Amino acid sequence: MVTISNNHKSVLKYVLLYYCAFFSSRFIYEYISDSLAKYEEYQLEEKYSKLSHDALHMYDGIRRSSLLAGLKISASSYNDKILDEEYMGNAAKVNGVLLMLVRNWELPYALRSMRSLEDRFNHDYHYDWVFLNDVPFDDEFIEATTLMASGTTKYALIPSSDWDKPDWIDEAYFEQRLKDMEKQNIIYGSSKSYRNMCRFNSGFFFRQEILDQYDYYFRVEPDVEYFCDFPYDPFQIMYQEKKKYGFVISIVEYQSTIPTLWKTVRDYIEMDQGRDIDTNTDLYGFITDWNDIRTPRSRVDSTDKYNNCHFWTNFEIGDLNFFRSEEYIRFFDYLDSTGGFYYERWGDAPVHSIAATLLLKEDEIIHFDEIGYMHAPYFTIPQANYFQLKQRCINNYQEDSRIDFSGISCLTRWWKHGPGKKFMKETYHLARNDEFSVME
Ligand SMILES: Nc1nc2c(ncn2[C@@H]2O[C@H](COP(=O)(O)OP(=O)(O)OP(=O)(O)O)[C@@H](O)[C@H]2O)c(=O)[nH]1
Ligand SMILES: [Mg+2]
Repeated sequence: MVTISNNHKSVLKYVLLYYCAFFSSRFIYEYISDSLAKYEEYQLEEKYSKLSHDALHMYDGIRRSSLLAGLKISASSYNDKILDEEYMGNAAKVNGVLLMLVRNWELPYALRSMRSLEDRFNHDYHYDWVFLNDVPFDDEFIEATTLMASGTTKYALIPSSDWDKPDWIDEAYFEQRLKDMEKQNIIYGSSKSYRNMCRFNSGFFFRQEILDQYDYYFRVEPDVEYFCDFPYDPFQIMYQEKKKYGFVISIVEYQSTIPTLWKTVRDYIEMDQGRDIDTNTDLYGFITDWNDIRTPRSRVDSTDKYNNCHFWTNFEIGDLNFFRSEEYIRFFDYLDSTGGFYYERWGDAPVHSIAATLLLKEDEIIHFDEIGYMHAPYFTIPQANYFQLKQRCINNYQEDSRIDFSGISCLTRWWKHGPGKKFMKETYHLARNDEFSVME
């Protein structure tokens, strides 16, 4: 049996005590340093979250005060009265109609556009909707669009005489031209129905009997979006400000679709001999001025004096009586008589735009700067952040689809030659004689 002396016992006791003290102090040390590290981390987190909170809310006071202070537009405006209540439906409803040319199969896209325009504008006003088609609308289309509209809906069949290719078009030459344009990969170059549509929209939509009772139309296309609340009733502005044509986007046309359009227009201007048309105007400058910082000549392959600028007619608000006028119909009939709608592929956009700039006065055309609008592939949005917030804009589109300041936009040229934003108008008109130059 092993016996331990008293001496050994006390040594063992001290060794044990030493180990206990060593391990427990290490444990306490680790515990304390761990807690200290956690505390530091916590303090750091507190500090950063306070810093980011401060950064986030640093300008709250200013933001709120700018909202409370009322309108402070960060872009120059055309018209300081534009948000006055008199345009917001307090006055009597104007004789306007929402107009859609559409095919039955486009129903889901038509509904998408309607839903958007109703939510952002028409649910407060209940303007009528008129739908036009070259074949009868089916029941499904009528039922769904009727339920989507807040106003009355009406449907009309376009007579063949207003839609189909006229008999005097040379069939063989027409077929040849379709093939040529297809080979050149021209957009809708080989489409017959697209040509009917463009000619109809240029010269016949306003003659449809169903529109006789209206004074203004607002053209709506399937599959577009209006992504800001309308801050006013645009019909009311058209009426009160005596506007005859309104647009949101202006861009350049593909030259290959209109090779002889400008020559035809020039021939007409010469025949007109100043009766309807005066070319010594700012509006004529808008379509013939090549000297623009935003649309360098290289972006437009036009070979003539027309700079190809046009109002993008998938959105347009117009005075039907302008299109019904003798001046417009004379102009259209002359263009039509050359066959260019079929032998080439003249769009209603350059035709409406050239007519408006030749036949209207400068202040009869309005750029609706406060409307957010998307027709693929481009969109426009009110410039001022104030408007974007106040009009509850939801803009999910890629910034590079924003057309206003892209190389193919004609907006800055409109600012220069149209009725103008205030600051541009003043500076431009001072410098006008030096700056104005058109290509000869
Ligand atoms: N009823 C009818 N409507 C048509 C026809 N072709 C085009 N449209 C309508 O005319 C308008 C213009 O046609 P779109 O196909 O949108 O032409 P676009 O805007 O130049 O080109 P995308 O929208 O890019 O296709 C739209 O409202 C169409 O629904 C047609 O053959 N019959
Ligand atoms: Mg379209």
